[in-house]
Amino acid sequence: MEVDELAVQLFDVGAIKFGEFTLKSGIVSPIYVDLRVTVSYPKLLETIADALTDVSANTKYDLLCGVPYTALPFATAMSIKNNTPMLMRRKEAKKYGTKKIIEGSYEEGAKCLVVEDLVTSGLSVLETVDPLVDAGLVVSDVVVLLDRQQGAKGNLKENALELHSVMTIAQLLDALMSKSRITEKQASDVREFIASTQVKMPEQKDDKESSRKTYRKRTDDVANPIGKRLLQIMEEKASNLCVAADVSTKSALLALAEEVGPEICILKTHADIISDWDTSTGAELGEIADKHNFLLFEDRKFADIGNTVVGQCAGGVHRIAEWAHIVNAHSVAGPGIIQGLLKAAEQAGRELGILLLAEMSSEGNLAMACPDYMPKTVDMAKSNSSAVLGFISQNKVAGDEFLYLTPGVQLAAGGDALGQQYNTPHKVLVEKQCDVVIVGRGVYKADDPKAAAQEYRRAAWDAYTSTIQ
Ligand code: 5BU
Repeated sequence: MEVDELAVQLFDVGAIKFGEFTLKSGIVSPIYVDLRVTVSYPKLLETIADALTDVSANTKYDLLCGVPYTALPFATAMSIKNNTPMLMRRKEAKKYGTKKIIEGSYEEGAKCLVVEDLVTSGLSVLETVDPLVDAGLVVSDVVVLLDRQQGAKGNLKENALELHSVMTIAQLLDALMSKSRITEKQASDVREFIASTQVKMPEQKDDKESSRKTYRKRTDDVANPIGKRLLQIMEEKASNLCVAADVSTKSALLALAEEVGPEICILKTHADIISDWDTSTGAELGEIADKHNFLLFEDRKFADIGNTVVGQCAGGVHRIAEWAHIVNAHSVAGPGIIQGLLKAAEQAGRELGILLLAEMSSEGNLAMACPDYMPKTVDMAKSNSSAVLGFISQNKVAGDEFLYLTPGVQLAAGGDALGQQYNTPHKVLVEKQCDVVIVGRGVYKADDPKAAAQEYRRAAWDAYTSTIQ
């Protein structure tokens, strides 16, 4: 079928509408495209599948994968018609069982064609391409029914992806005008709208092209002395790995510190889950930290008023300020919490680096839900940059003057049954441009924690070095 005829059919079933439509962004658009309705017209679906197959005729592929949700029936129809196996990408990893993101059978190195209904910036295509590539598949081509011509082709090209479209918005407008479905004025309004709303993707996602300042150079940018020391240790040891030592006894904690010490730049503790913490545990950890040249980070997540955190950090059973180099705090309490922690460090006669919790890794956390939370946390850090060395975050939420430590890391993306969400070291260090990966169960639950720490260290350091010149 001619592209013109397909355009008319899409218009006639109400998949393309003209008028005034307020988009999610608040922008008023003269065109509205909703291709979901095509599932009610099997013959049209078949026509779309044929058109998508034709336009990707010169592309070699072993498998198909539709971008959820609207393109799933398109990919399914192509798969059945051409007898080409299909994969499905889950929007979220399963919480139980295999935690797979890519469903279906495949072999590493197989070529997968990504199928999409409509592209604007191309971002949702990348959200499907990334996990496919992480799973070992090769993706070089994307086929789409309608290209809105708002930047997707260029944005995908920058990510080494070739976009094949059945029709562009310009072709669609011409077809509908020639078949008297719309007026010249309606077409020109849409052309003007498209020209004025080009979308350039904010982040460069191509590893090779993204470059960052080295850890060494950033020692000058970071104001907090513990932050400077951490950067030096990272360079000296070639390690950007922090192990979360979430074991439950003192002996297990000290043994793990000894075992993984040579591989890490930081050991992260939860002193309050150690059942037999005693007055010498902090000092003994400190000796191991000095021996293997790493820092101690007590993940206490202080959240109270300044006056209370002085006691919580300096006193109690754990006397955190006497042994921890780094602690973290929720910004929800306001900047008094930073002053309280500094006072505790002063009482202990030690330097301290504070991490503010800008973004958490757990599903449904409210820090992520409130749009002002992260920027206001960054402002608080900027006003206290000699005390704050950086953030616990999932993204590089500010500039090079802070460090970004990211929990929720495993070698395979996924999650646990209680809301933890995992990213790979590559995603955290290359795509998100964060600095230190925090790995807990991936290391201490491994059969051989030392070997696991070595593996994570290599993966994280290689990811970092791939982003510097
Ligand atoms: P895991 O076993 O790799 O999931 O452990 C992650 C560690 O990081 C664990 O100690 C958590 O308490 C900690 N964590 C986190 O997972 N997510 C967060 O947002 C913050 C801390 Br803050």
